[in-house]
Amino acid sequence: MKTLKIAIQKSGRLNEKSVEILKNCGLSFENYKSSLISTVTNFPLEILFLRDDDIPEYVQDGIADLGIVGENVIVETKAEVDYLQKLGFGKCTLKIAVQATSGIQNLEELNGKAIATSYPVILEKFLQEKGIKSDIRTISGSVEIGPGLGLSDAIFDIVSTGGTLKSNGLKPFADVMQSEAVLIGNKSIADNPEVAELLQRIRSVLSAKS
Ligand code: PRT
Ligand code: ZN
Repeated sequence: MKTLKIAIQKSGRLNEKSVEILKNCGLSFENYKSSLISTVTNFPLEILFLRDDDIPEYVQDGIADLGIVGENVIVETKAEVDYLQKLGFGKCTLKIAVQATSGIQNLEELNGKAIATSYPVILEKFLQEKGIKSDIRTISGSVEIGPGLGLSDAIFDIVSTGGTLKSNGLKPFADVMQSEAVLIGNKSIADNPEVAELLQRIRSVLSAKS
């Protein structure tokens, strides 16, 4: 029997809930903080702890068979993987936001404007669909400070409570994508009986919760 590998976030917003759902499936493993890999003692499974950005490609390339990651990261990396199950946590919306004092009223006004983001692929697709040509500035983090510093006219980022936007003098302007954590699988593991067993256990945990 082949030992499956599942990739989950090592630390960050999805780590705790990812570990929790696997434990609730009856899987027994050490949640090592210092190690990158943990062996499940009562199921043929190994857990890889990775940066979330790397998870879709690891699953696409078959280095991991399964993964738990935000839909936003899957779309952004354009990874070719199977979506097996939405997991109901890590919910957020990717939004364009502008300065609260800006007079920008409609999408057309973003033509020619600079938008800072860590998600250029998702933003570009949205703007293309709307026929808007903006100057997309890709930065790796803290995009919310851009408009205040004069680096960009708008931002495109993940929003959950909206608190970060507000404290940086920004207001939501357009919703682009909803996201939550999903279980993804490599394209070639669809018929694997252990994957089917794990998926069934995950679904019963989810339905017991709702
Ligand atoms: O280290 P690693 O690369 O693994 O983690 P990371 O820092 O890239 O990601 P992390 O842990 O911050 O987020 C992991 C995933 O959680 C994201 O890809 C989303 O799918 C999901 N998620 C859910 C969020 C949020 N909610 C969220 N609020 N990811 C980030 N945020 C940030 C957002 O970027 C912004 O800075 O929180 C801030 C806004 O929050 P509010 O509540 O003030 O609106
Ligand atoms: Zn990341």
